[in-house]
Amino acid sequence: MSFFAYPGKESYLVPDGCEVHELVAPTDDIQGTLEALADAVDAREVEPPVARPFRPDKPTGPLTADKVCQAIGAVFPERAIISDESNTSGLSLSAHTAGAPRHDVLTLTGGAIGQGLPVAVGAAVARPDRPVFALEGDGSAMYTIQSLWTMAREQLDSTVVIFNNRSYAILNLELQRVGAGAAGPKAKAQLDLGDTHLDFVQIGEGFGVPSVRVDTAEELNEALERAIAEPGPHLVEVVVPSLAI
Ligand SMILES: Cc1ncc(C[n+]2csc(CCOP(=O)(O)OP(=O)(O)O)c2C)c(N)n1
Ligand SMILES: [Mg+2]
Repeated sequence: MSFFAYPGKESYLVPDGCEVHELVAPTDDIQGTLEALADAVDAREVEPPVARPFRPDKPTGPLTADKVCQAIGAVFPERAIISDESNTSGLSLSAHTAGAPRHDVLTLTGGAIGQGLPVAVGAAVARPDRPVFALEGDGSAMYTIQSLWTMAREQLDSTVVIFNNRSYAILNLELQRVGAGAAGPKAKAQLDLGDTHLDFVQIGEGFGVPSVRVDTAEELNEALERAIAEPGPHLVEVVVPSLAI
């Protein structure tokens, strides 16, 4: 099932007339089954395609969400763990990290909100030997912002990047998808976080996390490199235009 429902649209993922065969149940022998499948289709010797190693250049100039993803792809260290709840701002993250050194991404599964920061805390507690990055939308961050305090208290080696687009931007897309094309100003105002400004630098500092706001790509590159070089938690607030109006 998909968890979103749109008027007049089916919310299940298997098309009509498509029969589903279960290859192996989660509790069965998954590895053995895949090996048997590889034998059956004579795929044992096939070399899997591997992405060619490459890093994007560091971005320059005024910031966009895409450039933030580019900067992260340019600098994050090998064996990093990325907890991604950047929502609309992170759409190009995988394009910029496809050829990056080996790392793990803990993705948003959807259906809830605020998982990114606590998941980063869990990753950093579990693997103190690996640098952790939390990529967070401003709206999502506010659901579990107290994770910053745990990062400070436990001195977790975590770099939190807040994409402050001053919006629940993705819900504007959802408004369009449900067909509410002529959403009025009251509805739109519910998704706008700009009028009462959230200052993530003050919030981060208040929880004991060294925090900085950046407006240009050059400042961002420098802030990320400093956060990576210094142990303990850091917060970088990036002010970016919203992808959805
Ligand atoms: C408990 C809960 N409340 C509300 C929502 C609806 N919701 C989904 S995404 C979202 C906003 C995300 O905003 P932000 O993190 O700033 O990312 P952006 O959309 O701006 O990229 C909200 C409120 C939800 N999924 N779960
Ligand atoms: Mg947002």
